[in-house]
Amino acid sequence: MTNPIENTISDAIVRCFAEKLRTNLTVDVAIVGGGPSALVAAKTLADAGIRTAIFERKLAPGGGTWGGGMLFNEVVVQDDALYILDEFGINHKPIENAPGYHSLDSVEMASGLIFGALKAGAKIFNSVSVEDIVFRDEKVGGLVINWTPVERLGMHVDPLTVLSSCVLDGTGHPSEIIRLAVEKAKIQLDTPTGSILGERPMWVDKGEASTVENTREYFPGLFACGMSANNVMGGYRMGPIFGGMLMSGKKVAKLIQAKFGK
Ligand code: 48H
Repeated sequence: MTNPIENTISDAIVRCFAEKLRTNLTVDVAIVGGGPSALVAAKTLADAGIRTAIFERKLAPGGGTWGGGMLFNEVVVQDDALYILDEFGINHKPIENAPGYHSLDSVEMASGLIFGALKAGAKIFNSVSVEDIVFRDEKVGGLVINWTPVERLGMHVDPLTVLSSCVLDGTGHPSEIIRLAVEKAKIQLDTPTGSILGERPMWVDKGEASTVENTREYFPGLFACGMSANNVMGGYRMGPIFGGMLMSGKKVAKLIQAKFGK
């Protein structure tokens, strides 16, 4: 007897999702947050053959990309980062009165980055919140995950774990994972105070430069990119210009690739 279609659909979804999650319970790089810097890192790592999974709290990955500036759905990118948009096939156009700067549709950017990361072979688990880290033998060894609705409703449900050689904090302004590691694992970060310095106010060109400079490994196996890196090292914010985020994703991927010899 053939299965009724109702059952076939449910069976396929449960089996395929279980297989996807099961085969990603151990990965090379576990990325927390699916913002622009993390999506660029994920594509670059996956292109290099490094097993990479993103865990994103929201239903839609893309982080702060979708809303452009104050919900006007356009963003700006500078010359240096255009090659990254081109790698993803995302359109852009020069801004007439601002040589070196380009504008683009923020919805195309968000969707293009997500599509590019997935097509390269990175996996994205959405509606999953990272609530803790695995910390064994004084090393960051992975993530502790739970469904976002469980987190939001405050349900008392125990989490699952994902093991990884590297953890990348791409959680944006709050640096959630590095904060957790400092507070719960009592680690000393590779910063002047050993702790998080905190984001500074807006200074666009400084913030763009410092986002890339501050992108690095802060504790063995624990990296930060994007606004998270800037928050850890006390960099300036920059508003809706995204070249620094894209270049930060590239930089962190190259640093991690070097660890894997790839
Ligand atoms: C799972 C989590 C968790 C968690 C957070 O903020 P993002 O867009 O990331 P970046 O750093 O790549 O980009 C920053 C950019 O969007 C921005 O905010 C800019 C340029 N601001 C300038 C300014 O002046 O304000 O995305 C972070 C993602 C979000 O989607 C979160 O939902 C997710 O991380 N996230 N996911 N578990 N614990 N914490």
